[in-house]
Amino acid sequence: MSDTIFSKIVRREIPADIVYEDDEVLGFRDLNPQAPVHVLFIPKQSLATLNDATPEQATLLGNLLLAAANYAKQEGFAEQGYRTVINCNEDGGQTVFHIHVHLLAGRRLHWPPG
Ligand code: IU
Repeated sequence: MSDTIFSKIVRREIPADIVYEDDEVLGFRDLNPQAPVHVLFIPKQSLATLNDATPEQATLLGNLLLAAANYAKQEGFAEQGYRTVINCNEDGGQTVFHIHVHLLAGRRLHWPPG
């Protein structure tokens, strides 16, 4: 069970610009945005990486993506487009070991990513 800065955000021990919340998911603005919209969706329960996810957590993983998609629709940029990303471990560029879905939007995103 990892306890990272994101768990502290869930427990409101440190501040974050929270834009979405339900029973199991929290969404907040990335402190170092890589696009005009850059929101992180995390499970409230700690899960370090995608590698650690179990079949019992399949619904939770889906709900992270649905939270991102619903936020994009609510904010009005879903039709224009956006990107969701989960980085995993060192080569994937993961730096915070509490799983999170990046939602990036508001500019034309490049492909492939670096
Ligand atoms: P990564 O996929 O683990 O590399 O993403 C971590 C993200 O968390 C990264 O975009 C950071 O800017 C962001 N972040 C944050 O928003 N607030 C924090 O206190 C810390 C990291 I530490």
